[in-house]
Amino acid sequence: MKNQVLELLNKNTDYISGEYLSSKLEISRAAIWKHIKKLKEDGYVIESSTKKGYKLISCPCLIDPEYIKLKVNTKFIGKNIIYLNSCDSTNDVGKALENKSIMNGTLIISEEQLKGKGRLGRSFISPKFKGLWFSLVLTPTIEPIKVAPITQITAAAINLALKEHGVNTHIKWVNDIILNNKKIGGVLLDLSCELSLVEYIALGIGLNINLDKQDIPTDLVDKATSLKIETSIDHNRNDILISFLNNFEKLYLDYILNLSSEEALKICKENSITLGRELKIKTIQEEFYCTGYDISNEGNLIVQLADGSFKTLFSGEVTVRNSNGNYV
Ligand code: BT5
Repeated sequence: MKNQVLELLNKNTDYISGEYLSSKLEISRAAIWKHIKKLKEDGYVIESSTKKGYKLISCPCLIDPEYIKLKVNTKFIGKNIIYLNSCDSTNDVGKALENKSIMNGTLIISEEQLKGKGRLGRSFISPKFKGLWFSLVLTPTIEPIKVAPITQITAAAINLALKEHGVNTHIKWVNDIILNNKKIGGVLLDLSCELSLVEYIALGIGLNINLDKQDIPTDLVDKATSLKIETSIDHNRNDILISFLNNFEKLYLDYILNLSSEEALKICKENSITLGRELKIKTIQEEFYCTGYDISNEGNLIVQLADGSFKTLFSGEVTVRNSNGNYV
């Protein structure tokens, strides 16, 4: 019935009354209103006027797996796609897949996540139709100790993809994508391994593409933003995703086959907002101030302390001192 309501709205360029819809479809006006409400939740923009009725303004631009498969220029990344309307977390869907050994490169993408995850149990907001919320299932034949640069490779591929769409982003070690000093995306690498071999990786990526200001929760307004908020235009999520998959496969294969992350690290360093800046670091053990110095070939952050000595960080929370002297 929802589709019949949509069909009638779509046929008319002007308003149609609730009364007309109700008599045409032989259901109550309350039922019409419920279907309209559901269509709005699905991303259709419908104007309602008490006097005139309803008018269809626009249809949602959905993620289109067939278009992605057709356009992507990769050997195996994103060739198999699991497309979901909604899920708790695409990383969890990836982890629950059977036969991961034949799933290498599988893309799991959802229009929304109800329990999107950040690192250390934090949550990642993922509103419907507004962003790219996806995971790649990867089964590289490498030692677990060699996994860390894959986060940098991912950040570099995001940077290149967004550049192809006219947006220059920065990377905040280890996993934040920054636009105009606010976060527009993050990377979450879930690893399952034996002592000396990776079993699989669920590589999660979240990118705020077309979120409007009201989609950002009040506690995040000072630190999160979206491409749309910053550029004032709607961006095509499918095309950005395709650019990412193409760039990611090149950098990833270079690493898996040759153990070379040179190109990715170059991109991360050139676009870093941590190197050369005053930082506050928080690790599980300690909290201290320092200056960002370099990123090692292993993907670790090298910092310089006030006494001139250096320290290598494998993980940690980094905040950067801004021109007001605040760490953000
Ligand atoms: C991350 O963690 O930034 C990793 C985010 C990975 C999300 C993807 S989406 C697809 C896949 N499936 C998942 O369930 N997750 C992955 P972290 O560095 O811990 O940052 C989390 C923090 O960022 C939160 O505590 C908030 O402060 C902030 N935050 C939450 N949602 C955000 C958003 N949409 N944009 C920017 N910042 C956000």
